[in-house]
Amino acid sequence: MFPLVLHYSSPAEAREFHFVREQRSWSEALHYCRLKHTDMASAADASEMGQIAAAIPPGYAEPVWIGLQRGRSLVWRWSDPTRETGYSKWGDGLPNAQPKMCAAIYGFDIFMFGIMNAWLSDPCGHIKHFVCFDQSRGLVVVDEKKDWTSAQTYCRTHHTDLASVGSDAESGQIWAARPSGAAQIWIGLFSDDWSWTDGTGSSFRNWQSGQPDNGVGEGCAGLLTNDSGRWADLFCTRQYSFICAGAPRAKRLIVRVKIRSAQENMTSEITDHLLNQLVAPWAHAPDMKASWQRCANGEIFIREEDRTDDRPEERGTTE
Ligand SMILES: [Ca+2]
Repeated sequence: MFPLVLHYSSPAEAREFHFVREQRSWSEALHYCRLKHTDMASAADASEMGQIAAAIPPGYAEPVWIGLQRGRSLVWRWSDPTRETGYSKWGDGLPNAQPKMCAAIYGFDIFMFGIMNAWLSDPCGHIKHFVCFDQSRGLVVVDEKKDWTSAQTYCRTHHTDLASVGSDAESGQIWAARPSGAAQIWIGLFSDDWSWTDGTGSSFRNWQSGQPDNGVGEGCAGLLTNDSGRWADLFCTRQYSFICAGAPRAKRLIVRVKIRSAQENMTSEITDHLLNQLVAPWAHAPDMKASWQRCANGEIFIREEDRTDDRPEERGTTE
């Protein structure tokens, strides 16, 4: 009598990343992602960063916006987002409350107590020995000197990440294992004034060495497709493509229904009953609802829409 197709695919459970090939400023990109998806892309860890990079078409060479912006407050974070720890062992008067500082273990001699260790804050570009964490080997003190970001890249490439230090014992263990001549050893702690637009507190950062360099107006993070997907702080009003997170917002589908009957006396009670039966299967669907309404001229519409977006985007007519 009235072929009617109501089709709806519910949003996937897993996080999705979508590359949007439109040139937008960072704020415009954020607006777009929140309207059409969930938010701009954020990365909880290296694995999600890989998924974001995989969403970019091969060979695309321009920077791509991600959902990270410079905020107002400075926070000390661990490089390894899976090993957050509240422990710290700052030396007297430390750390310096400045961005772009990283933490290192240093030693000092106390009469009668011998060599002690504590942490200091130092500009991340300085060159020092460093300690990695390796999932199978534990702490690995590396007998090479690098700036903090290069040390982070080394640890992520050869081990798991720069080491998170969770106790006096670990701090002492690292200091005791220092290479000869090492005056300070980078650990995986860095000061950071960046935050994700989706509110996740993820400490995962993947800066290119030397970035962020805090250029004037460079308060937005872009993924550098020409440098293994590492990031840089970029001028926010520059126009780049971008990555959104979340499935595309579901569309409202309006289907026009015409009921024909061989019977003469097709009452409104009968049509109501038919249409109620038609929408009944969606009564307990988690992500959508279907309903019908009678128009002023007596025509009847079936309406289907998702629960988060009431903007009609697609209309179909059938009978
Ligand atoms: Ca920069």
